[in-house]
Amino acid sequence: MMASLYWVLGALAFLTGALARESTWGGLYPRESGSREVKSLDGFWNFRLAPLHDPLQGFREEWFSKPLCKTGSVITMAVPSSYNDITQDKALRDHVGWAWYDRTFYVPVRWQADKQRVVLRLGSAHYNSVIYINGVAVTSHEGGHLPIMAEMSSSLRFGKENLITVAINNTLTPSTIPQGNIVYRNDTTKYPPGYFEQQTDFDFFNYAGLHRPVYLYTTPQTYVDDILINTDIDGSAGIINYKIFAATSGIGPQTEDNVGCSVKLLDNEGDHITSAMGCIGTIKISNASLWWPYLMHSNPGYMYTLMVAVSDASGVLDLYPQKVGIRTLGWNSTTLTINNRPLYLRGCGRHEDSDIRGKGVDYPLIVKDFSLLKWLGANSFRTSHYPYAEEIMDMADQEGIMIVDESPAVDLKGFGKELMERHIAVMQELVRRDKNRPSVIMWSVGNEPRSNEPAAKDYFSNVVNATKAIDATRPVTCALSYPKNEEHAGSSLDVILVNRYFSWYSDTGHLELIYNQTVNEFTEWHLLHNKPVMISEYGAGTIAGFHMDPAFTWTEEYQAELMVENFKAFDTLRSKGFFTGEMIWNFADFATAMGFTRVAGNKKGIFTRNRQPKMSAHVLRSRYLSLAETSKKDVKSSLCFERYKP
Ligand code: GCB
Repeated sequence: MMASLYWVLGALAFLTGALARESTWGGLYPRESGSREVKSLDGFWNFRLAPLHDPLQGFREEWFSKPLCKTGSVITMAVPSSYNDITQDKALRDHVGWAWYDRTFYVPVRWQADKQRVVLRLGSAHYNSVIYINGVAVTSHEGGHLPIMAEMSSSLRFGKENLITVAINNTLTPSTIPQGNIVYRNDTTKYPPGYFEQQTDFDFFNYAGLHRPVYLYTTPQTYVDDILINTDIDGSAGIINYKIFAATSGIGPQTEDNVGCSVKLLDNEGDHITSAMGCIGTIKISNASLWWPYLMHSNPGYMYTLMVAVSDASGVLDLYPQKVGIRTLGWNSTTLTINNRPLYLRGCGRHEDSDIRGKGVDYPLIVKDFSLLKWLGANSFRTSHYPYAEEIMDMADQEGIMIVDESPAVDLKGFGKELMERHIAVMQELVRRDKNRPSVIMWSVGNEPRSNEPAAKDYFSNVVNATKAIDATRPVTCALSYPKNEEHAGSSLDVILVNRYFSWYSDTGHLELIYNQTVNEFTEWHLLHNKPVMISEYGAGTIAGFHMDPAFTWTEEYQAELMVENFKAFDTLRSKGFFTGEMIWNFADFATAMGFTRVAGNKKGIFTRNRQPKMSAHVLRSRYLSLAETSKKDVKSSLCFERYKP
């Protein structure tokens, strides 16, 4: 009889508990400096699935103890990439359970001679993972979209071949985030023995694998462990408040009694501007170049570099280059501001999704997507429905694209204590990863929770408060879907985000109803909560190349006309003073599980999956560019805003 997959997941703790410390902090992104080296482990790895009906075979037979090719057959797998769409094998595409990766690598002897600390860092691994170096578990991690880190100097063979093995399990259960269910079909007249299905409430394909770059990097034994940046403006001056956390391998956090800190501020051409001493400090720059969103300023996304150094009596030990965008956010009951100017978000919901690589980081795709966002005149997107790769976030910082940074808590239900603790831990990991990014203007604790459940009230109040406790500088939101008088999460939020599909999921075909329904409902949300409100999803499924006039569902005409009706409502709502943004669903068509409500994927993209525009992309571009023009003229600096004061 096949072991229950819930038990299999539970076994993870047993298998790794004694062996590996769980990784909870992904560390600063691996960057080279005068004291640090970075080595990529991306490329071709060996790969094997655990048998569907004997998921623990790899642990029992210790596949991690020698190269995978010695314990069975392997295929070549690309890293980073999802594994699902890489081959012609349906079993690989639809696999549920453990998958195994390995590869060999060398580390130079000089790293040992120089007494370097060596850290392994995976950008993410979906969903549960255990990581072994030379047959020894060095860390484990729960959660698919945030980094995993392990110090592993003592596990390495310097100057010799080393083996890294990663076991990954994509099973989603009621206690994972996001949640899922394993449903067993026991009717033997219809199903073979042990038959089960992975079910999820969300529609995007549950891609799995090593989705993001894998790096080894070095630091000295005493190193910069973390950096906290908060910025403000004072007239034309920019203020950078910084805090440096130093640590020593095997000892832990260091104080200024033992370790000194200093910083050098460089402009975006690398020229020195000023320096400061101390692990906590403030730098004031007269006539600062501020971080502005795209199309709000002629030089958007301006970033300084703060070269952070920790030192002891012998001199500088470690250097880390930290990018800094100077900007200040504000929000009150009607308005969001950046650098004291009102903001209107023109954006979209998105997915990390493309053919072949699934959710794998792909540099050409990232550049293409930002090129399309800028072509559209968009100034923002939501990382629906999970934290995106740091490489994407870097581009957003640099291009001046604002981010609503969302946790993987999509379609959450059954708001118990265990789930809440996991959710808070995920928010802490997310905030810790993205806290210094100027592009991140809001945290989203989730998407479309079943917030009609009464338990949602305390649950969301706790998750939101825990998020604010670690970052009070940004508003916290959640994309809601339940009717406003039946749901319990909205009262905890700073900004109300609502997903609405008038004339698609309700009153299908009746485009003429959109205007009134949208104006009425969003006005009522504002009146109920006295908060700024925005629409975080609206849209229509559209097959590129389908045309009918008069417009008919699934045609390009229908999508375009639905958008135009929404725009009329958004303009009315904007004139009322509390409507702070619009985000179409979706930037591009994306993969879903098979089903009869999706046509080979979700087709609500304004671009096709291979990033070609539908008619709707041109319609949206014309609106966003004209909104950008209006907002340039729309400077109201006399408003009084609740602002974070460091
Ligand atoms: C939603 C969800 C999104 C779906 C979308 C749809 O409300 O937030 O994840 O893809 O609807 O197309 O049904």
